[in-house]
Amino acid sequence: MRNGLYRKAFRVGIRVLLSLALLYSPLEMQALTEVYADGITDDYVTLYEENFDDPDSFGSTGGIAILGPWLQEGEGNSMAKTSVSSTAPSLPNLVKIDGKDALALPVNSTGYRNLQLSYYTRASSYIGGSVIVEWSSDGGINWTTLEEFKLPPGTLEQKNSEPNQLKVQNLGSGADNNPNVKIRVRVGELMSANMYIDSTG
Ligand SMILES: [Ca+2]
Ligand SMILES: [Ca+2]
Repeated sequence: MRNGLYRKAFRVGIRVLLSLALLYSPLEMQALTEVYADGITDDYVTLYEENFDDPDSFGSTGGIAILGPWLQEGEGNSMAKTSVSSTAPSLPNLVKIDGKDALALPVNSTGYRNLQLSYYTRASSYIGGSVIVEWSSDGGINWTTLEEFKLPPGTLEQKNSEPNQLKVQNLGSGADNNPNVKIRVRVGELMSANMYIDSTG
């Protein structure tokens, strides 16, 4: 496919508001060729964003399982759920990743390239464990790690913590113009900590 059919880029914020019109219609895709021809090549298009804060979907007291379009793929019904903090990057909720949680987001990037994922991480009461952020170009058969989020090991007497940290990750070219992209946040090493993700705003 000619490059002219692509938009320059698309950002997936984990502030992903479900309102996010995930895909552009084929009709709009046609028009993208014109946009390219007009030389508008530096704009970023946010296709999806979520802040996990809509009270109707996520409540405001914590413990609410994250639902579609996210997929809960954790073993043994392990679910990524909301957690409340007055210092969350976007209030009131962050998403706690623990147990065997694996929270995935399918993305159709047809017509787009240079995908970028942004999100915040946070850890507290940290002794050990990790959260892996990864993406797949084939719907979840194979995964590429973007980040393994972990801290220097702590002890019962001295637990570590790390405040909100913004992460911006560029996916590889295999994520370009691909209806089967998947992004996932999951527990890597066994968790002995409180580890969270949230939106960028
Ligand atoms: Ca969990
Ligand atoms: Ca939030």
